[in-house]
Amino acid sequence: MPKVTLYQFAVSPFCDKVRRVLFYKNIPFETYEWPLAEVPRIQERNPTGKLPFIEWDGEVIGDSTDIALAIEERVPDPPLVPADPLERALVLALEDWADESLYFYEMCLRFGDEDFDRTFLKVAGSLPEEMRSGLAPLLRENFRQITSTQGVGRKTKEQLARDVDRLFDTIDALQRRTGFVVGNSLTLADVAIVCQAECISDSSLGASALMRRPGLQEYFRRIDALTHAQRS
Ligand SMILES: N[C@@H](CCC(=O)N[C@@H](CS)C(=O)NCC(=O)O)C(=O)O
Repeated sequence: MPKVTLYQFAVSPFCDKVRRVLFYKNIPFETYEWPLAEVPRIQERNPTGKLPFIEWDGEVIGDSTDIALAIEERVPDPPLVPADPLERALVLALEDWADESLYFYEMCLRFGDEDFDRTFLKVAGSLPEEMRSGLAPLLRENFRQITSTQGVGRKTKEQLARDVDRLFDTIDALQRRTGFVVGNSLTLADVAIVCQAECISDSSLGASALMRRPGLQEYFRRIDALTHAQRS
């Protein structure tokens, strides 16, 4: 068995994705929770300065997609990326949609005005009070800037609610035929989508959209059970 360490922020959907891939593949691993105050130092280990990265027998691999594909190559069973070229392409396209579209909704909603304090406590609850009160406005502004530049952060609450309804209906429709978004078994697309969509559901607006969709709740439960979700 390889020695694997996942460097993570527990609340990050990308880190959640890697944990689930490792669990599904039955690969034992350790986690290292990166201290919030030391974010600038991530770059010393991973040139993009982002989490997650893993150490696999000493080799550093960054980016959740690259990590998932590297794991797939090293431990092909059970598969998360289909061999069929069309299914493989669909899985990769949907994974990218989750990472590059759904992610901005979860960031905008979980760290937006309505839910910031609750989410911040999850992220920074263990820090001393004086550090927390210094960090909160910085983090809030950082997320505001990122989502505003990307565009989702400029939308009104009504527009966001419509978008989340449409996105959740899309996921629900994709999974409805077989219980999985591509083919008839779990793929990396399900993992990536559920990691981001469950974070969206952690916001007030997302929770109420999920409450109206029992089929989607059932899909989340099914993927959580298959991937031993350890959400924080
Ligand atoms: N495309 C990357 C995205 C990773 C990412 O955005 N990670 C965030 C945490 S959710 C991060 O490390 N942010 C720290 C920073 O940007 O300084 C992946 O899939 O791993």
